[in-house]
Amino acid sequence: MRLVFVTSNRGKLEEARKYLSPLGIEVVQKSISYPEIQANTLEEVVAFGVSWLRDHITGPFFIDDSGLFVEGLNGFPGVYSAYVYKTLGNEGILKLMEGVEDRRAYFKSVIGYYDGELHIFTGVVHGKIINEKRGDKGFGFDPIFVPEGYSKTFAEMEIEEKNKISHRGLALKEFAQWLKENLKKD
Ligand code: ITT
Repeated sequence: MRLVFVTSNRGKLEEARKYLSPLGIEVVQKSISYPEIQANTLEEVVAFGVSWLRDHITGPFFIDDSGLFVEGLNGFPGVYSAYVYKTLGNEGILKLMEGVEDRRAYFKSVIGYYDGELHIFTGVVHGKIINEKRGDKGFGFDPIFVPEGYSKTFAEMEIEEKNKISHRGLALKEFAQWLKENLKKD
């Protein structure tokens, strides 16, 4: 089957493709930009994005809204992750973390799939923000995040390895499971 993924983020697209293609699901990218409202949760951002997109796209599609939540910064950048990444980047986060003791952080990914109604799938991975950037794979905040139980950053992992434990990998796992149970193979 083919699934339309509305995103302009190549890193997300590659991760979804790597995860879903062995399951026989071809992911087709659509890069329509959609409004991302200011809200307290990723779920609200996804619900609003889907309700806007469903009037602009024919057929089923999915989106992924994700964020990095740093405990010592009271959950910042959270729902503002895309904006903060564009404006401050990894260097900016490392600077904000200077002198902050609690370096625990988590990534969360919320996938919204629309097929006439909205279905939500989520994934979370806990870890910590290190003191410097490491690795050149992945995207976004990957070089500064080390998941719990590992010593490598996400940016030092191949996509398959990251997908096994990451927020997006876990959300995709739930999504794929749901598709298997709810759709007939075509
Ligand atoms: P869309 O077109 O899919 O919305 P985006 O980049 O704007 O792409 P988001 O609104 O979900 O995506 O913003 C999330 C930001 O958080 C994104 O810009 C990344 O910098 C970061 N991020 C999300 N998932 C990540 C991951 O797996 N690893 C590192 N950084 C991630």
